Amino acid sequence: MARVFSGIQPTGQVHLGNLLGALRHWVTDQDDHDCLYCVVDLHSISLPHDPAELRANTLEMATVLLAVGIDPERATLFVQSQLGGEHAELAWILNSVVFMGELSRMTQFKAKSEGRDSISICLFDYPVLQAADVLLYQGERVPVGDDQRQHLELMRDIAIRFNGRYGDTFQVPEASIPRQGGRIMDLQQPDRKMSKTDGSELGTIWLLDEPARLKKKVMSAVTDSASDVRAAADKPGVSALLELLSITTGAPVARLEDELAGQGYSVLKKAVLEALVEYLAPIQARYRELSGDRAEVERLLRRGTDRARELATPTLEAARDRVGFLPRAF
Ligand code: AQP
Repeated sequence: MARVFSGIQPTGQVHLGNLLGALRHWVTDQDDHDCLYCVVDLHSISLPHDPAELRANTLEMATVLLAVGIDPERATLFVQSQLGGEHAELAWILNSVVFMGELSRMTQFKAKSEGRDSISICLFDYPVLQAADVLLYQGERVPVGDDQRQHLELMRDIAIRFNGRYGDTFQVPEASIPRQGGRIMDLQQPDRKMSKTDGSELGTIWLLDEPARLKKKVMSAVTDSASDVRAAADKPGVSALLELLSITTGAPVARLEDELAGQGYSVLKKAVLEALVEYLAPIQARYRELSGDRAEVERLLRRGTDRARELATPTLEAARDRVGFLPRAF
């Protein structure tokens, strides 16, 4: 089975973009891939943060992943910092084949550093740690949202460059970006992606939003001054709502356009609301069950850490050897 690796930061809550762009594919990939899913807390110190909040959010994120449908019997679920430093060590080694210019060109770095007085080296180096995350496990396929496309291209370049310089060491991974749902938009600013840290309050749908909150957000979604329910480049708000409806009901956009023709935006919004409430209800119910059993979540994570460590060790040792480090003295 091909190896899948993907990660999510325990920064804040999970939103609908994370779910539809990445997590729902993590769940289906479990059927026919060897999957590793990681709560990437090392990445979450790249911006100013509260340590107590990070600790709490890390377990919370693992609980949400289980609620969404990550099955520890079929996938390896773990927290990045729980290994013994393998991710950070490989990132350091990979840093030797990455150039400042490449990292300076990353659009996510530019966007996240904009307007800040001081920018941490962690934020600059984020894509190298991300490359280490995947390469450490010989990941072949990386299910992510469209915002990660540039990082995945760099990751491939890093693997190819290291292999070329030191001999074949890493699998060169491929991004798996969904055609539909790869970029879920903010409901209030439909020209911007939904985001954990940079979105509007009413435009961001959180996984655990209750129906009343969902109603407020969906019914106030920005559309346009016309009334035809149609996906088009000049109708970003309506297109985004149709996309949500299509993903959550499984109906193609063209069919929804036919069904909703002439009915106006309020009917479209009500349909989206109904579909979202139904789509999120089982996840929210499972989350409520799991959040009462923190010990079980911790037990599952420990099991995942053991397997991840087993898989990571040979690759890290190979990379150390290739760059000329002495074998570890046991
Ligand atoms: N709007 C989105 N639509 C589709 N996919 C998305 N992802 C993020 N936003 C959208 C995908 O979710 C996965 C996990 O994200 P992450 O936490 O690791 O990375 P991120 O890019 O920092 O996530 P956010 O939620 O967008 O936070 P901000 O905006 O604060 O950075 C990734 O696969 C990502 O592509």
